[in-house]
Amino acid sequence: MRLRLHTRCQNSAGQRVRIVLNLKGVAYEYVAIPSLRNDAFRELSPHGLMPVLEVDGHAVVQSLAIVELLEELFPEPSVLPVEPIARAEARAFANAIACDLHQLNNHRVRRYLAEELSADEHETIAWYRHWIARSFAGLEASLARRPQEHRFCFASQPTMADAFLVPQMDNARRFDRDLSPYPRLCAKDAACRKLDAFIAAAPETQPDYPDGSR
Ligand SMILES: N[C@@H](CCC(=O)N[C@@H](CS)C(=O)NCC(=O)O)C(=O)O
Repeated sequence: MRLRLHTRCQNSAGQRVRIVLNLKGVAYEYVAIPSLRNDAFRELSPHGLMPVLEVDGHAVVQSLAIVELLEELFPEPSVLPVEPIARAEARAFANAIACDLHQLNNHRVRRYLAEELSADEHETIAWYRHWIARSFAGLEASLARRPQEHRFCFASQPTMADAFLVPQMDNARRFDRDLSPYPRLCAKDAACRKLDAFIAAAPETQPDYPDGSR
């Protein structure tokens, strides 16, 4: 099977997919996207968003759908907990990041705020931090109410929840968000960052990471 991942080093939705590919030990070709406006890329990605995973020439979009596809194609090791309720909780956690938080703070949303609604830099950053704070409080609470604490979010090994959390923590840090109110998120993030699968998926280890910023 030929897998080609169209992404960029700073593409956090793509980083989720890179982590899951690495956790599963699946080899893939890294294709750095030159431009989102490029016709060839728009054919692969109808919404013009990264990442896209080509599976034997079939273009699959949306990181959640891609991760679920990888779980079906390569079931072992699984990126879901064993127990059904915990599986639903891990999926819900990933959904809360991908659907409820990340989209509000996406580059195109911030560009619209600035260019069309004339928000200044201070207002755009306030917007960004507001949605991080709202979402991270919910994510922290969803871990706090679990009957058992694990090293990773929902199990003793990383699941898709961790693969979605780590890039989002990077995004929050990029906007200088104080993460001390979220000790569980910080602990899970720190545990993940020690693993090769996460290190190899990080922005700074990608082939298109700009020289000199390493
Ligand atoms: N829901 C999509 C989101 C994809 C997405 O928003 N990707 C961002 C980069 S992390 C993007 O392509 N942004 C381009 C833009 O905002 O113009 C997914 O999970 O794959």
